[in-house]
Amino acid sequence: MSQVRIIADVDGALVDYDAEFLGAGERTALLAELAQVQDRFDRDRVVMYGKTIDSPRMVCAFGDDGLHYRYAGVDRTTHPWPPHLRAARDRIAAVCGHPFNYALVNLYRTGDDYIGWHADKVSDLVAGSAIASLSLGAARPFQLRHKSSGELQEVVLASGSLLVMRGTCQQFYKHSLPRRRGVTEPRFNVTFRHVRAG
Ligand SMILES: O=C(O)CCC(=O)C(=O)O
Ligand SMILES: [Mn+2]
Repeated sequence: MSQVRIIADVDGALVDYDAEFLGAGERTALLAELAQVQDRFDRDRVVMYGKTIDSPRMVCAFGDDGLHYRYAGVDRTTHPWPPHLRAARDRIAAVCGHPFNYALVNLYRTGDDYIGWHADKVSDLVAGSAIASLSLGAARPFQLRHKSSGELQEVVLASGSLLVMRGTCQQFYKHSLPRRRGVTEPRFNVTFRHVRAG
């Protein structure tokens, strides 16, 4: 494992990055599996600053039965785990030391799709659990910005890479995946989360 610490306990925030988490075989299988269920993806209708807008990316959620994770006015129903996604989840759970029961998948069809600055909602997550972000397809820069100091970090998320956000990361940092003109290949991003039951 080639793990690099991107944020080392700044105000209790920890971010680790492993560029080669998935082997070539796992990467190909998971990418093919996600491409196969691509018709289940749609845009989020996100409520932002009192307005409803369509997300500039396609979204789909997988997870255990009966789970709800609401963000920005969106309450997505979950699809059952496809086998390769479940296998990846189990391997990531072993690395993070706790289970994951929910995966939010974003599809950035080209470099025109993006996600703006935000912090992930953690109030529905099990306290102290990590958010683990697995990337497949086109390499895209991911940015983290400290909310008060403005300190900016950028890491290009490679296909098959794993980025783990822990500690107070969502409290003290925002993150984004900016537009990247000229990127014509799609990218899937899976964020595994441990949502509280009930
Ligand atoms: O696509 C990414 O790398 C980030 C996705 C993200 O931040 C999210 O879904 O909350
Ligand atoms: Mn996020």
